[in-house]
Amino acid sequence: MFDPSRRKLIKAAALLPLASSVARIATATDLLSGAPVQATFAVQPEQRGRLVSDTLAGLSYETLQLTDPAFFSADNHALVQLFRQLNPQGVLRIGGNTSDYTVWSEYREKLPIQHVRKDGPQRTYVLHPESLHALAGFLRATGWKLVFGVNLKIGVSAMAVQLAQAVQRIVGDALLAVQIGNEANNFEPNYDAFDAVWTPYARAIRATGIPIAGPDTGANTDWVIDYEKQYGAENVFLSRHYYRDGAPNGSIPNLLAADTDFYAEVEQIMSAADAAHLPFRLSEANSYYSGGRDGVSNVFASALWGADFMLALAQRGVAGINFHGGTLASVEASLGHGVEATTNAADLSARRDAVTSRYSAIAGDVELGFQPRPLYYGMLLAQQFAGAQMLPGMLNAGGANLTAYAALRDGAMQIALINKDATRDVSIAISGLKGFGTGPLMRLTAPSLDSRHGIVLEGIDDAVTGRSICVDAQGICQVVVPRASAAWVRLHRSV
Ligand code: BDP
Repeated sequence: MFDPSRRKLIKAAALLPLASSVARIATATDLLSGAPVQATFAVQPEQRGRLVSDTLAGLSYETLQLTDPAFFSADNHALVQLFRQLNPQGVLRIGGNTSDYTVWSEYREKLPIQHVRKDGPQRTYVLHPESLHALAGFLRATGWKLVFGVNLKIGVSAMAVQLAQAVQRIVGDALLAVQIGNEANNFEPNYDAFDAVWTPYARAIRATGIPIAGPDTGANTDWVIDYEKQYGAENVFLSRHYYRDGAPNGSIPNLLAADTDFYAEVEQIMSAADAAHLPFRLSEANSYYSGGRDGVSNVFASALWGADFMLALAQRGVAGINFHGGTLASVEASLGHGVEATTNAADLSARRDAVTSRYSAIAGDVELGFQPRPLYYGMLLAQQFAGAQMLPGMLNAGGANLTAYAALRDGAMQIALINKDATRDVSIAISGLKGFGTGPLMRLTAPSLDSRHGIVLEGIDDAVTGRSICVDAQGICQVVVPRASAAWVRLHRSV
């Protein structure tokens, strides 16, 4: 049977250099040892959840990354292809700590000296028009939109207005919004102090007709809610950042446990965002701040975490998540110090890894070329839900660290099953599927949770392997998901 979604997946896998070189499709039977835990997932197709935004999978980079105009450039074909493959309608956020230490080369007035702070950039950087022209070409080549952060910390709103206008002139319709300041909670003592410095900037930028978003705060949910109350109507979306913890506290078990406190905060923000009819984006997020944790942020565990995190947020109505990353040099500059060294850079792929921030979804630089990190594959899996309508479902995980998501798109049912359990294989009876027949199954696997390479994201259907997923007369479908792996199922309506 011809299945366009399958063709798309196979094509995607073929484009992934790592997937194709190490590809061996791991099947459930291959990976099973011992009896799996029994779980149930009761989908409630008569109820409707959130609509998943097409912009779900996004990326975030330091403003400093723009210094080399060859990085975000239409000529950087490898990076263009990785962006397009991840999401043809993605959002690139430029910001981070270095945005608050960036000055615009075309601003002619005298600027104050910027004070450096601990764990922040130790100098200012100059952004030139050439970089914005290259960025515009990159956005055109990828189809991505731009969220651009201007320097609030320096306190010169006139420079921010000039830069915002230049960005708009050069990138045109690709500009989704300008944000003012990065994590101002790190340099302003409270929301009122932030408000006092932010307001003149916002007024001046909005007066030019440029769309704004914010507050782009670190972990302050209350700031987002206060901001919505005061300025909701003037914004195109609300934003905050997320990191699970600092790099020294990072571990695979920590990353794979659900951050339920954060989900509760997201629900609070979503009620404010819904009341104002505004999307909410995690404009910068990743596993562990301070550049990420080597051996955690850049291994297969991060793929399972990323897929689960994105779908858990999409289910709660979050429009998009911009995973922060980029070159190690850009992130080290944002921190004002080096980050933990990685394992020996023996071959090209290890060298690409070594020059990249530990949490980045894409590794590499202009000189060495680019490759997807494990997180990229998790994002790709979650992005399959873009444009779908989430459905509620009752999960009984049988004691395993398992999550499950269901959604409808174009009349087809899609289900993601993410087994973050390091020791237990799970067999899941999915119910509530009356009216659906068969469909392909895609697995996300790797040799182990700490694998840096050898990640496989594959679609399987009967044409290739004799395996397809089938719903029985009771509307139940049984899927086995081995420990430390995920599966995505697409079920077509039975006729
Ligand atoms: C965020 C900053 C970003 C840093 C990141 C980190 O916005 O610039 O690179 O933390 O610590 O808070 O990794």
